[in-house]
Amino acid sequence: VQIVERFESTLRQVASDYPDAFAHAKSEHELRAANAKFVGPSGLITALFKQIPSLPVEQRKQMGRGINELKQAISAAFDDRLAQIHRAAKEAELAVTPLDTSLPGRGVMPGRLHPITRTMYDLVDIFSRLGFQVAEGPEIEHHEHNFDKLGFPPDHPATDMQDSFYFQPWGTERLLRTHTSTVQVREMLAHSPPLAVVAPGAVYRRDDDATHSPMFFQLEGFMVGKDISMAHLKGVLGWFVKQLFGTETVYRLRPSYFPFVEPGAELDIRWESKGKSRWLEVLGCGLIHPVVFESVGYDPEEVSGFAFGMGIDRLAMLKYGIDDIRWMYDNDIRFLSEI
Ligand code: FA5
Repeated sequence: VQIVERFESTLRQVASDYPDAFAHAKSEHELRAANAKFVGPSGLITALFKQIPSLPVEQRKQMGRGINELKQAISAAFDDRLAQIHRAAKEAELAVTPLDTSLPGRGVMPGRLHPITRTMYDLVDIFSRLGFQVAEGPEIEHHEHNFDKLGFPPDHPATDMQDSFYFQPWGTERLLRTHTSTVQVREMLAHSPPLAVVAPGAVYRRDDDATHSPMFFQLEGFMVGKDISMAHLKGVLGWFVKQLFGTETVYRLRPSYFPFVEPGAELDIRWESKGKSRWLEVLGCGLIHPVVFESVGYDPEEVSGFAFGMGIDRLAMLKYGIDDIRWMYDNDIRFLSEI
């Protein structure tokens, strides 16, 4: 009798306690702790279940049903309260200002142009101001445009397999152009003089060291018309050098050889760096060779002109103080964001 009374009184106590205990729980954590006191492994309900075998046989069924009903009621109350707590948390989250406009923004890193592209735009801009038009040519070229029409003899070392990238299955008929002088040929074949054109673009050679890249950029320029002379060449290039490097820049034309010009020259500028002063080669140039005019169907007695070709990478290296050309092709953001 005693044991039955104790059992029943515990049952009544749990039944009267749990609604308040759940109502007072303010968070999921508190609710779960309150729930454990009743139905956890060492909870009151669990303890009652364990006592059933010690009850008088005729009471066991009824008492068992009693705890089961209470356990189900607790479980339903727990679910309700948990749903309430979750709803309240969601409402609290929605009630606060969704955007804190007083926080400092996350920095935006704007992209910018690669130093080679920037230099290329600078060069095109300078020559455009003198009235030069801009043209482009294909990077996969015919041997004829790259060499033959420019007066390269068939055995010229630059036509060797070592220096150029040829395309199979065309043998030596097609290659990645080794210079932008191909655009002179294409433009002259397509248009009649007078012409003043600059042509920037990628070119390819079997080179690879600190100052030579297998792919690099050149800017070609040429002017064709009546009585175009070395004086025009010197005037245009002198103006260009001063625009790019400053009005104090000292430069010179030094005789040199290219198959497609006569006379040919290289333009050097006086360069001061790390306390030293030296001549630096900047570009190749000259008066367009009569052989070139003949190969594009111009009469060399009627027209004359000059041409020049410069390495854009080299100019970018000078301008931005870059020692190794490979930096410009590595795509390293640390380098690119410094320049
Ligand atoms: C030429 O390519 C001639 N077509 C230039 C020319 C045009 C002369 C018109 C006369 C009339 P050259 O091989 O020197 O010339 O190359 C020109 C420039 O390209 C060089 O001064 C150098 O700045 C650059 N250059 C050459 N090879 C490389 C390379 N592997 N990597 C980076 N720059 C290079």
